[in-house]
Amino acid sequence: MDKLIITAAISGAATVPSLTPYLPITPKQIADSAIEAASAGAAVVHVHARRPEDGFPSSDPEHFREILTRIREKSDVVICITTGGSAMMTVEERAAVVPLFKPEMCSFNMGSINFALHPALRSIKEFKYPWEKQYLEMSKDFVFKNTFKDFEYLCDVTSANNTKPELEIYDVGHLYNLDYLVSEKLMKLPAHMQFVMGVLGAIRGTPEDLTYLVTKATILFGKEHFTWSVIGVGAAEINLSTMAIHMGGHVRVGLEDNIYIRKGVLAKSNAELVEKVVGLADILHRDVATPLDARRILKLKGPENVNF
Ligand code: KMH
Ligand code: ZN
Repeated sequence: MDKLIITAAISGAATVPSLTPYLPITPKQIADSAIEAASAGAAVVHVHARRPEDGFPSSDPEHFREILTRIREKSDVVICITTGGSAMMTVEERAAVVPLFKPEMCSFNMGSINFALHPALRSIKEFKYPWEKQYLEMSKDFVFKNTFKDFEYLCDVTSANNTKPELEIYDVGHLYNLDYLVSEKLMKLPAHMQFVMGVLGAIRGTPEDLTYLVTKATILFGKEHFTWSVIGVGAAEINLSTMAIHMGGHVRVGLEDNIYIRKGVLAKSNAELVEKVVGLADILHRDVATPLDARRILKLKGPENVNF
């Protein structure tokens, strides 16, 4: 079994600031939290940017630049930049970070879903910023659009910049989307799949669903042609992490997808979530990958080839 790659997803776009006071928001906070997560054992950090003044998801390249350069100054962690963007952005806008910064990795969303966040409204009594309530309410009717046309664009951009996609797979059909791209020679193997489990509007975070995704991916691609990792969104995070450690997969945790360290107790940092996974890996006798190990396992181009 390969060493365990722990990815820390630092801030995201789905967690609104009113849900937790521990969410990093400014570029400095996001970078500091990423560096801390790397020291705790994360080999990869997945980063989004937010507007420093109110935490709204940002696509401003200068916000990304500050995050990326601050992380690089202090850490050799692998940096994966989101191309998820926000509801109003075109795929070109979402992917602009790739040609600009030429990162080692970027997210690549493998299908369209109704990315519904509105149940979070129940747990917020007071909103910190005016945009949050409407943002959660409108998600009931929000289709996170990732069409075949979008895939083609992202395939071109990632291959032109030798950026390895973190393939975000929210449901079984997304594996078939990937199979199509591979058969059309738009996407090269080996692929790195991130099974995103527990978003309302897509597959749930149950043990049988994870087993099914891994089985289906193995049937479609052959086990030597892909690596996989799992994100248990919300309550499923630690349980699915444990399964993945045991099954030979990798793990992504972080405040982007889950704000609790245990039932009802908020995680105080991304590092705390990473430490929990490091502890699980120890119990299950799985070594944790360094950034160098992760570069070898994922066949990345190396930090000397990025543009920041
Ligand atoms: N937070 C994940 C459920 C992206 O950045 O492209 C979705 C995500 C998408 O990570
Ligand atoms: Zn993300």
